[in-house]
Amino acid sequence: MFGSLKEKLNNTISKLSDKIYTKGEAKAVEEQNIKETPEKIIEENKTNLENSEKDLKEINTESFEKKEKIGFFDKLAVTKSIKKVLGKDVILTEDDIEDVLEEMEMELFEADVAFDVVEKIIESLKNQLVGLKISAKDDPEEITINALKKSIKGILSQEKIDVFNLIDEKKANGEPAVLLFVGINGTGKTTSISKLAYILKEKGYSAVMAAGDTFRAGAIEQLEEHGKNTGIKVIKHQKGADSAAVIYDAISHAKAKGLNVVLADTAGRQTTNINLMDEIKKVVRVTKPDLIIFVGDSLAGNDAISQAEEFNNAININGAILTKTDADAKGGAALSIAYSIGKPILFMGVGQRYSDLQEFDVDWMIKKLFSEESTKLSSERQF
Ligand SMILES: Nc1nc2c(ncn2[C@@H]2O[C@H](COP(=O)(O)OP(=O)(O)OP(=O)(O)O)[C@@H](O)[C@H]2O)c(=O)[nH]1
Ligand SMILES: [Mg+2]
Repeated sequence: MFGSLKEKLNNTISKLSDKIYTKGEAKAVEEQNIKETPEKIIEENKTNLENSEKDLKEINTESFEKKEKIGFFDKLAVTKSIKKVLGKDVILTEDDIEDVLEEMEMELFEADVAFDVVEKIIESLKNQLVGLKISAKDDPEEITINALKKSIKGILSQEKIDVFNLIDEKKANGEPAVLLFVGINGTGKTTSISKLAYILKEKGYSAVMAAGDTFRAGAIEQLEEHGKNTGIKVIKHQKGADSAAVIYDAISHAKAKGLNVVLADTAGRQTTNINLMDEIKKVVRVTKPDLIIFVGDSLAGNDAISQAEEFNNAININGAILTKTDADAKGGAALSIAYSIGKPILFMGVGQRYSDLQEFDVDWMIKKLFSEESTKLSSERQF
C-alpha cells in the first residue's frame, strides 16, 4: 500500500538531511548506549546457565566450578553507534534545497500526486525550512521528517464528516440517513455499499440497500448476493426501472420500519454520458440524499481526481470513498483527492473482505506513509 510514495518521501528526507549535514560540516561521533538488560532475558540466561551446569554434571566433569551466575555487568548491555553531529549552526537558504525540492517534485508527479498538491507541499516545506536555525543539538532527520509530515497533514486536513455522527443525528430525529453512492463504472460502489452495510450492522445500526443500478445487467443480482451475505434487506425493481423510484421506495421502507440508514447503489456512469448524468441528477432531486458519496478507484490516479471534480460540478458531492488502496503502490490519488476537490475522504477500501473499509483519518494516513513497518494486508477474499 502506497509503497512508491513512501519511498519517494523517504528519499526527500534523506537528501534534505544530507544537505543540512554538509552545510553544517557534520562530524561522526561515537556514541555509547548503555541499556539495562530486561529481567526476562536475565531469567533466560540464568536458566540456560543452570541447564548447561546440569549437562556438565551429567557428563561427570569433576572440575566444574560454580560461579556467580549473573553478575552486575550482565545486567547492562553496552552498544556503540556512530552519530553525525553538526560542526556549526546551519541556516538553510532556498538555494541550498532548491535541487532536492525539484527532484521531489518530479518524483511526486511520478507517484500520481496532483500538480497543485505537489506545489503546496513544496511551498510548505520552504516556509518551514528556509531561514530555520539548526544547531548541533538538533537532529536534521527529525526536523525534515516533521516538516514533511506537517506539509502532508495540511493537504489531508479537509473539513471532516463523521458519517456515524450524521446517522445518529438523523436517528435522533426519527429519520433514516440516506447515503447515495456515485461514480464511473467498476470503481467499487456496490462493494463499498456492502462493506458499509456490514460495518453498520456490526455497530448495531439497522440498514436497507437500494438496488438503484437498474442499468447494468446483473447489477441487481450482485447487490442481492451481498444482501444475503450481510443479512441486509435489498429493495429492488426490475432491470430498466426508474432508479429514483427504487431509491424512493427504499427510503419509504426505512421510514415505515424505523431503519437508520438507506444505502443507495447507482449505475456506473461516465460524466460524458448525458442521459445517465440526467438520470443521476433526477435521483438527487427526488431522493434528497443526506450524503452524496463519490466512489473512486485509487489505481486510476489523477483520473480519479478529474472524475471526482466532474461529479462534483454536476451534482455537488459531499465526500469520497477511495477503493482498492490495498493494491495501490503509488498513493498519489489518496494523497491528492481531498485537497483537489475540497471535499473529505470518508472511507478507504483496503481489501476484499466485508470489514475492509477503513474510516479515513489523517493520522492513520500519516502513519501509513511514514511508519517503517510495511502494511500487512489480508489476501483473504469474501467476494
Ligand atoms: N482489492 C480490492 N478490490 C476492491 C475493493 N473495492 C472493490 N473492489 C473490487 O472491484 C471490483 C468492482 O467492484 P464493484 O463494487 O462491482 O464496482 P462498481 O463501482 O459497483 O461497478 P459498476 O456497478 O459496474 O459500475 C470488484 O471485483 C471488487 O471486488 C477494494 O477496496 N480492494
Ligand atoms: Mg455496481
